[in-house]
Amino acid sequence: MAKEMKNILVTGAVGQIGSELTMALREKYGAQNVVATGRKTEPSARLRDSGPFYFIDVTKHRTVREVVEKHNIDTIYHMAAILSGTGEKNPGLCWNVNMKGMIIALEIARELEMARVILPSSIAVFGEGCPQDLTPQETVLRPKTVYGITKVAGELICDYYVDRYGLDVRGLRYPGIISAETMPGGGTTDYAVEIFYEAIRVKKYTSFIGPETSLPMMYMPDCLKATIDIAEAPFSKLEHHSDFNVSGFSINPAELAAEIKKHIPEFEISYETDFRQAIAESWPNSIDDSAAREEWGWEPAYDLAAMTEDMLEKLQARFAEGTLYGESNDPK
Ligand code: AKB
Repeated sequence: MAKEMKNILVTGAVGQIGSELTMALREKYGAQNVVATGRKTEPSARLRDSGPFYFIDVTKHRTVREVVEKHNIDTIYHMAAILSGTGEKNPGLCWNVNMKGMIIALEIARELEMARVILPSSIAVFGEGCPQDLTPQETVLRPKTVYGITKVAGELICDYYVDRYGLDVRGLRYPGIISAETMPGGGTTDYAVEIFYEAIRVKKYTSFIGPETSLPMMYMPDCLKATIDIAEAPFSKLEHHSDFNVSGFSINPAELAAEIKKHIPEFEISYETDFRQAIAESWPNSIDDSAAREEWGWEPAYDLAAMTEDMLEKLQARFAEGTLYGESNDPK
């Protein structure tokens, strides 16, 4: 089904995953062959200067198609999305960006007979009625958030495009992603990144998720590996398409704080939960990702201890240079 790869488009390339994914793809396939797009946020100099970059609105068919045609794109990594927290504050925006953006990416791929579309899903597809420990690949999908609803609809429409049009669509149900380059924005799992920045900056952090609420997480190097590995897996080996459970490890805020304290003994955590607590409680504590392991060889490299050590090393180096948050050690 898949044709030879030509050029790649990454939407949402200024976001947490998109920014590092673009750089990893440029490294692998050549910088000029990987086109990055964002909506409004300024890209880092590294992202902007290393290859083609455009500001586009993924909900405008013509604008996306123009970039695709100009650059002879045949693979789209459609990373642009509104996440769970922002989605609950603005459900209409979340529905519009996530659903319209996804359909436009699929339609352009179908119209131009592109090789492949990578469409992210999320642990947000789970909700009421599914087992929360080692949540299976196949289970009830009854999410509580509009973000989760767009992701369930996304998984179903992806399967539809595979069956109906023979389009090669793949994707992962991302857990919370922990990373040191670009801050996440508007998600429920964001606490697991913020905690590191604050541990280094002021040695304390107030978590908006309660101490014992466990969630599946993954460190960015594993996230990049998983995303590129699923994109490159032989289509004939895949029984699933855009709904693979994947996870690195599961943690709650108290466990993460205890691990950070091993490196920064003065670090203190406190708790002030908000509306995101209910979202976190509706999501799995841990994930069964055996289908990903069996169908395309998924295996994470980082556990909690290895991730924490690497995060602190990277962020402490930036803090020493005065660039923890990019231009300074203070949050914007
Ligand atoms: C969020 O918290 O909304 C995202 C996700 C798990 O999809 N990080």
